[in-house]
Amino acid sequence: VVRGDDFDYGVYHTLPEIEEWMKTLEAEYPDLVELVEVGKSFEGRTITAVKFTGKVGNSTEKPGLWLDGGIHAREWISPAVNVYMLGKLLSDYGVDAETTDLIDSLEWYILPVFNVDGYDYTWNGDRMWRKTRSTYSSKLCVGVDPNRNWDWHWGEAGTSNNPCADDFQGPEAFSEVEVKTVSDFIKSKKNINGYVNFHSYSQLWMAPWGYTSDLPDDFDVQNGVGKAATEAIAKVHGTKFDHGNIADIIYPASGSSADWTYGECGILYSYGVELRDTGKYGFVLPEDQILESGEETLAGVKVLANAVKGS
Ligand code: ING
Ligand code: ZN
Repeated sequence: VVRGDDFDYGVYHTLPEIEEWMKTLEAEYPDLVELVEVGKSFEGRTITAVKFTGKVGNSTEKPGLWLDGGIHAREWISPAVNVYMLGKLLSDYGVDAETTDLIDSLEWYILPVFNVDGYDYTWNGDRMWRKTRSTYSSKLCVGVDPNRNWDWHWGEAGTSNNPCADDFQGPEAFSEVEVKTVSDFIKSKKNINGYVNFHSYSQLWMAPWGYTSDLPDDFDVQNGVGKAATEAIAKVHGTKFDHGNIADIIYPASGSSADWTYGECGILYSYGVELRDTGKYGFVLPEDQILESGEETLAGVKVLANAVKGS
């Protein structure tokens, strides 16, 4: 499915395996790929994003597209799909015309595992862990929800101030070093005009806002791309995704990344996407769905990439 390496995209991988594989990309695609050390986690792990663009034109003058997976530790399909998309896009460069054009036209960033401490903990501690592993607020209850910790209407709707809750917002906005460091990086890249924060599960392509049911001025444009992306997804394996605004289509949630990238950074095409399934297996999606999920999600991402390209 993905040419050029012997990495198995059809199984779930540990954090060290994903990190090793990312290093091989730089060696395999030296003209395209650059690994970016975005920062360090609470427990001292490195947060690594993969930046890639064709060596034509000035990369900082191209519109940027940022994708991240694994903000929530137990949602394993999210890193797996980001890893798949990365491998497939790179191996299709110079082979598939649309992919080549999108890699030449955009500056791409893919961060497969955002919450590195939490992801490692789901392999070595508790498979159902969601949050970070910080202990700022309480020694008894570890971690903050990294998708309630961003500094945009922080601590309003759909969030908890109880450190033991799975949607704990943290002691203050950007208390989590992972969230702070990724947000600083995104804000510093003025060319980024597309952002997707991948979760599972529910099969939804969601536009801002999460903090309120009021719709932003750009909603029709944002949701139009969401609709087109879900139509492209359905064409691949028939998987049905819904689209709409976060607060109404799933639930109110303030301090999420997509609200912040749109509200604070002005990234027009900002989304939260819920991958497979709709609850049969939930967070423990069988490995035999990874490749299909990767293929359909990439079709949606290409629709988004074309919109960003034209922006
Ligand atoms: N769902 C997301 C959550 O953080 C979400 C839904 C996505 C809210 C994007 C706001 C923005 O609760 C899961 N499953 O984590
Ligand atoms: Zn999630």
